[in-house]
Amino acid sequence: MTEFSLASYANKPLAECTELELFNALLSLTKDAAAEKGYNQGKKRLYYISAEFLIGKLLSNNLINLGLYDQVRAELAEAGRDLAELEEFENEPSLGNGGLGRLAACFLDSCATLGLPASGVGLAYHCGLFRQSFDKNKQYESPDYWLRWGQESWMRRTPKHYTVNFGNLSVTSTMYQIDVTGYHSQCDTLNLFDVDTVDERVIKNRINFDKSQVAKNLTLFLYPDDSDEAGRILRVYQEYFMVSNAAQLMLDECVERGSNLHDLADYAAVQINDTHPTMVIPELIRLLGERGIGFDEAVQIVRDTCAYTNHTILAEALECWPLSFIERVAPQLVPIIQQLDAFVRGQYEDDFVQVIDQWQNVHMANIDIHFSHSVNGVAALHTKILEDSELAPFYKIYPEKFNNKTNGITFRRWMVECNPGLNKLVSGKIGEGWKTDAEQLEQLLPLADDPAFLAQLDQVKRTNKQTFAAWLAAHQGTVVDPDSVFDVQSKRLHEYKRQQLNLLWAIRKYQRLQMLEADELPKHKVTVIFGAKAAPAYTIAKDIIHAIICLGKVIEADPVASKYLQVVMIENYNVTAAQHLIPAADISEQISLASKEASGTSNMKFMLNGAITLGTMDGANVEIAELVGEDNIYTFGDSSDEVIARYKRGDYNPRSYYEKDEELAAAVDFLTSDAMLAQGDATNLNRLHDELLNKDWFMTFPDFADYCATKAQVLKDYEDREAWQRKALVNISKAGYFSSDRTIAQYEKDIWHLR
Ligand code: CR1
Repeated sequence: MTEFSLASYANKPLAECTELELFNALLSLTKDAAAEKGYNQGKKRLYYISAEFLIGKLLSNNLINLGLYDQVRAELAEAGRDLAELEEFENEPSLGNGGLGRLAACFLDSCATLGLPASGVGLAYHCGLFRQSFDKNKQYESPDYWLRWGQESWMRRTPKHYTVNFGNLSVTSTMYQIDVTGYHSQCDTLNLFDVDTVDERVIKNRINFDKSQVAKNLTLFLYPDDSDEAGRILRVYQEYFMVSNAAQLMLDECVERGSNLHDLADYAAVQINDTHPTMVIPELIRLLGERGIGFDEAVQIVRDTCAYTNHTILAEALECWPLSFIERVAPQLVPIIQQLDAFVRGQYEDDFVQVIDQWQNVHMANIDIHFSHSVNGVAALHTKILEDSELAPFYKIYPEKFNNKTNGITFRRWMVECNPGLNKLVSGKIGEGWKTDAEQLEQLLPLADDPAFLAQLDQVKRTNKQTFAAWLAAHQGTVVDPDSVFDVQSKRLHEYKRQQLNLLWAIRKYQRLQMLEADELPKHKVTVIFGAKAAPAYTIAKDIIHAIICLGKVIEADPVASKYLQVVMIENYNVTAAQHLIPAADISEQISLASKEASGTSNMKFMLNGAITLGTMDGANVEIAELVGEDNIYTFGDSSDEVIARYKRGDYNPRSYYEKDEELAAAVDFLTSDAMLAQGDATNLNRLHDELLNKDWFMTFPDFADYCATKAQVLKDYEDREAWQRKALVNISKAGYFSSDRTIAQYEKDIWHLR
């Protein structure tokens, strides 16, 4: 094994290097070290196709996985330099949005670590997801030029090119590649496709651009605004471009490894991550046809090769494209999709399971379910809801295809890297084995009765809160008190995740503080911290952000209340922010409307880092509750069965709750109070108020009272520091199940069979 020394990658003493020079030296060093480790190889390879890979910054992660972190840090320190300074310098790749994309990144880490030959396949977005900033208490979006700043990139250009034919033009792709380092193991790769003609200069202002020039804008942004037709068609262009490249790459590589294509399923497993890559199915059938394989056999080969993961039961997220869009983007797929439709029609009458509906819309998930061999949900409850209600007609046809794969997270990034204090404390007690065998964390359980250890745990949390406070102050000038309770909700902004419920709680808390006598005031201040981006065209989500920021200002201006309560919104929440925030959290808010959150993965990250969950019995919260027991989690709210029944009845009326509960009414009405209007915009605040009062589609009102009562209990229990840390310890000890190594081992065993 080569001894890697950073000094040998710089052409002057490290002390004299600029940040850019040091960063580039570190890039070269990690590239060489990864190359020396080599790549996972094998006859059969996984192709994980995904619109998002939310990989986060790579410098520290790669150094940790390659086993070079301590050494490089020491070498830098000797030269008076700090690795943290270079982490700040590195740009976070803007290649994803939320849990779906972060899951894909965790999965690649686990595949590499477990020695599975795997390739991620996606798009090399130039600006990816927008950068969020706040102005006049509102969200503004601007392009995230993550590839600029003169940095060398982790992404290397390869000589691989493919032709992708669209209806109106033909483009030549270029494949870029990012090494996926495994923990003390060989590497896998993330393959990202782009077109050389894409031109960032077509961006006009903020994130607006000319949507008609596909060759120039194809890979500019992740999820281009789909509120108009041009935006929706662009999404279809992106999807076809992604899967056509994926299919060509995969067929080439399989032939290289010895496949005669009839036996493709022995050489490749394709995982379709949500519906965005669905067109890989007809595209593979088409390409196999071009290479002389008949339609029926091609369908069978593709079915044996492909598997589909469903990540949501929200109807809006199950894509459905007009056939006319596909006709424009990829006319060559239309006869194939029609044949698949005819095939299904020939066998099943139920309208629900058809590929093309009577309005000539193509149901992407339906293609996935009929023409892949596995359909999985991402948490036990989610899979059950798919089987029993959302996809019940399919489950009746194909019970054998359905299976559950509860999500997971990589502990290398979500503890070793982001929480060095806890990593040291844990490893000091039980050794390092848990990093690749996460269930070993259970060895910590006996320490629940060790007050000295619990005090150390408390100390680690306290330090993390200080570190986070310093980062936040530097990052956006917001000052928070590390002695307060950090009550955190960070995730995409969506009504079903119910940031608005937390907001209503904060309003109620504020109103109560105004009424309390001095001797009744709470002991600990509560800092409610939100991190969330709203989709640019999602009006109500943006109104919720506006209301949160306005409330923060109202409270800040109140000399008494501000001593006991603060509401903070992190600007541009992303993986980097999450790595600072999650280790500092005391309370993990997982308050989605039961039945709506497929799994959630921040719930797992918070748990691993010793935060206590306050949540509904939804998604993976249910499994967390089973693992830690009722003393170590706070649950509230209507069950998924009750919620599903209420939707079915269709008789939910938010006003009836508003009229019965004075405190709820006061909190809702505060949204349009003079105090709020003095900070904010009447249009936004009135709209949110009316939306809640008249629609409240995600049923915050029925859960409000229980949420408030449960949260009061959480805050009361927080006062007993030792008992609280005991709960934290149980959560950490039981988090092993949520390692993505476990999830990936199950995909391998049940679906992929790579080995
Ligand atoms: C779900 O909302 C889940 C992740 C990863 C999200 C979340 O509950 O943890 O997927 N789905 O499985 C999604 O983004 C578009 O759908």
